[in-house]
Amino acid sequence: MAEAKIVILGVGGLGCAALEHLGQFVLQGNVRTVAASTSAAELRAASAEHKVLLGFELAGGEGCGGNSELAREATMLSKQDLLETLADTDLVLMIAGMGGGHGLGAAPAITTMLAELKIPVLAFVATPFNFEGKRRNQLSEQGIAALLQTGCAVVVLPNDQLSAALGAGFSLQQAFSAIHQVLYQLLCALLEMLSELGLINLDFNDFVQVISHNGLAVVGIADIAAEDSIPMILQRLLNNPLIKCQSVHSAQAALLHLAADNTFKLEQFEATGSYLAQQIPSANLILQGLTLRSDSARRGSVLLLACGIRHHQPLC
Ligand SMILES: Nc1nc2c(ncn2[C@@H]2O[C@H](COP(=O)(O)OP(=O)(O)OP(=O)(O)O)[C@@H](O)[C@H]2O)c(=O)[nH]1
Ligand SMILES: [Mg+2]
Repeated sequence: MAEAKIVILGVGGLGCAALEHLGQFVLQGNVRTVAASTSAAELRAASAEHKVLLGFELAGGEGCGGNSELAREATMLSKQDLLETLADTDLVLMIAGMGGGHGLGAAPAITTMLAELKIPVLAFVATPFNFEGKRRNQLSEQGIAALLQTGCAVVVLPNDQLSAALGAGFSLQQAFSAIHQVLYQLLCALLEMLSELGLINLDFNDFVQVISHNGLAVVGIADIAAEDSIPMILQRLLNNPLIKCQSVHSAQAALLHLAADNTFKLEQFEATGSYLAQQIPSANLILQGLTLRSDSARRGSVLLLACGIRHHQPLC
């Protein structure tokens, strides 16, 4: 594939806000941003190249007020617009908040359309804080299950674990941006992997092959510091508290991309692969690639993606 066409699709309030954050960075490559919401105000604030106002005739340009049926119907009314905006895309990275109307109503309706177009989707969803109440947590659970039913890979980012993971003293905005950073870093690492020809090359189709394993997913990106062994880094990435996943060992497939200088040793490469295979014993596919960095001033880095993880309910 010459250059994969990637869309970052923000759905609903959180999705639009995440795009706003990503918009602060310059995205290279063939990446487009698309925002979709019933709320005209959220769309106005979103810094996306394409904006799709969902079902104006039904929602009147307002949010859904937690009504997922309204969000679903509004999405169906805008199907044509969505199809035109998302056609001719090789990969969609979708981000949405669960617990409101869009998470359960709009997001699965959109991934159903994408499945019909055979466009692979890696979805990032944030689950509500506990204090938001049982109802939002139930909607969130149902939304994740509905997304999984449409066949995509789903990374769950639990708002409720933010304070434990980050420690005290972070503003809400800083905490939210920690979540948006996960998406941004993944995108940078993915684009780097796709744009450079590796010594052991991984390409776009490898990435798609791994995310086509339906289930929950874990993604992680880290720099390799001198004092760290790569297995230690992998252990941290597989158990990242910002990503919710109760049984990472059940992953069916994984992709591990290393970028390092030319002193990187064969035994390190082998030890890394063996360690990962031990951690995810049910995996029938582990793709491991290596790109040599000519710029020796830059640290090495690791991109890990594990997919097809079993979903035990309840997750929240
Ligand atoms: N991490 C993060 N979470 C957010 C943000 N905004 C909202 N949330 C969370 O996401 C959940 C869903 O909220 P929204 O995305 O605003 O809901 P919505 O999809 O717009 O749905 P409606 O309001 O019903 O139209 C909330 O319960 C919050 O927990 C944000 O900017 N970052
Ligand atoms: Mg909203």
